[in-house]
Amino acid sequence: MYKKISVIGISILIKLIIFHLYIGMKDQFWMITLKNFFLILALYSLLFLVKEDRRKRSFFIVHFLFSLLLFIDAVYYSNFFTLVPVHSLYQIGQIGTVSDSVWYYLRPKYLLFFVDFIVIFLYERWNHRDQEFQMLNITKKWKKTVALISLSFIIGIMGISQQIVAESHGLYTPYNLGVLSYHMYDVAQFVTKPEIQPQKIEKVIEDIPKVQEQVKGFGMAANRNVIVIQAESLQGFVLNKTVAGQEITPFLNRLLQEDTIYFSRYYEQVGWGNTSDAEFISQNGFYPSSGLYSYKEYEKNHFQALPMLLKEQGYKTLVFHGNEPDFWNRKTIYPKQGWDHFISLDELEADERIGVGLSDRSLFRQAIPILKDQNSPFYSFFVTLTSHHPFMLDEKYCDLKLPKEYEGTILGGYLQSVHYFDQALEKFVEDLKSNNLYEDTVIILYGDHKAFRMEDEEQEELLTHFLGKPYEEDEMYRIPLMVHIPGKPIQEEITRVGGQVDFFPTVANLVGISIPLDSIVGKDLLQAEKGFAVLQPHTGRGSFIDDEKIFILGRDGRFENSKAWNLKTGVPVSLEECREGYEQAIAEVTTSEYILKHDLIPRVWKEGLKKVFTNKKVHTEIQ
Ligand code: GP9
Ligand code: MN
Repeated sequence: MYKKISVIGISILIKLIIFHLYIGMKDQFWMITLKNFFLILALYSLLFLVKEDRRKRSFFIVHFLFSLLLFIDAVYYSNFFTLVPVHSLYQIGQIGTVSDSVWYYLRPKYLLFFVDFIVIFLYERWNHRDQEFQMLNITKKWKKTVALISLSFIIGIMGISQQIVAESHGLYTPYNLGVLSYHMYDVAQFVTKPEIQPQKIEKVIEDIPKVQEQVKGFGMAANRNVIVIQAESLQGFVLNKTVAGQEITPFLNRLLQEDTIYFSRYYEQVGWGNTSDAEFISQNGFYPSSGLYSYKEYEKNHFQALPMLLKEQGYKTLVFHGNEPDFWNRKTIYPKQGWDHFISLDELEADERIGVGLSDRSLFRQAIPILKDQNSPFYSFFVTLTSHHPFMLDEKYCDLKLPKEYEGTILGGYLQSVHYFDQALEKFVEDLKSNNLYEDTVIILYGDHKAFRMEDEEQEELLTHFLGKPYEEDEMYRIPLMVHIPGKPIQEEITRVGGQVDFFPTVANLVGISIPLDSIVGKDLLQAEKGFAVLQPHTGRGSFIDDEKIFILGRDGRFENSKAWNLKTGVPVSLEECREGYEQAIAEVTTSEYILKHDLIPRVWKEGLKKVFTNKKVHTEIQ
């Protein structure tokens, strides 16, 4: 029997080693792996507490669950490059809609995590050696001792995890904790919901622009309808780029030449909520939740979102999205954000479905009569879908002639779907024109988040080859933002670095609404004297991009293990030069999260950040 226990122990250790190698753990590999190994042994030894006749079955259940966890983690990791967080339970209902993406990442090799389970199970079945499990019978006193030792061990490891996370400024990842400790810590966080500690708020306050009135561009798009298009997975590199002599986005490129301000160094800042976080950040001017998708985490909050502001000015507010209305909890949260009318698959005719939902062409086509029907200025928000991962478009929608090397690749599919989006948008703009909706409208467009991960070897290779330069964070997070104001000769490329959090103040300025400068975290990119974009939770709190450099916090959350380089030359930058930006990034994110966790947006709008945070009550809460 003891031989068998050793075999099980060894198979657990091998699985852990393979898993940690698979996720690319390097620093402290053996230390973390062994710590997790002993943690698992401690958990397994609690099986002694189970009655003898049920012990064997319990062992198989536990061992199966452990194998299943590694399997699910491996699949999840291949897309998100972290392990399944416990809060993803909230998203279980969404799996059906994105099943194409799930299938894309399911690889038979991950089934290897079940091999030892199957072997042990079959061996036991054929040999019927139940009595061996019963041999592991120990007296009650020993049971208690084993349980006590195991529990103390588990608590001890959790204590060590707590310390590691504290040293990493709250960042817990599989890289600093290891697979099982990560899950246990994640569950503990989820259950206890610890308080956010805003740090160095004075840095955020100092950073508020001193100018009291917006000058550049103020009201440039006033008295017009506002159409905002949030384009699915639209990255910056596709603009003005060709493939085999064909423009990928000919219409967007044309738009850039005509009455358009183009923010070419604009970065995504989404967290767990992907598309929905892009919406949340842009419309609110605050960062997303670091623990859960923002539309869920803050569903009970009070807001002062951009649609609310425009509504006060007499705009009708409408959202168009060709998916089920409760996806990402939109149906619940939209009214609280000031959206009067949510036109989803509940109202739209599902006459052409591509991938996740209604095709962009159909969405735009069906929107025209609705927009035409509005008898006052409108603020309408389009969330497109066709260019969604895994970018598998039916041939009849693929108009680009791709070179052989990209055919059948994920990049090839992406280029086709972005090209499709570009065509759909062109048609939409034509329809706006022929329905007299164009001249008096401002069209604002941005990408929601990345399509490709540099951590994915295949994608990284494809992109590096396609771009002719290494595909790294600065390109991965870059998305386009463009503001097209028909009839205003304003072609300009703004290279000031900004992020989605800056959308709200920038747009408010353009449409001519003054907002108190210290009411949100974002900055008006037309006035900003220096560029700064905080990268969001998956990069590690403190990562940022400014006008010169990019700083990426170490995967284990440690400053000294970070990397930084000059954006123009690619030459490494000393980490000390990044300390100020790092502290600024942490300050902004923690302040923003504190405000949201305490539902303080209305108060911040009324009293200003400075007053709220120097106010005694909030201050004591912070201590
Ligand atoms: C679903 C759509 C896609 O409604 O917004 O979301 P994503 O998977 O990109 O977060
Ligand atoms: Mn998306």
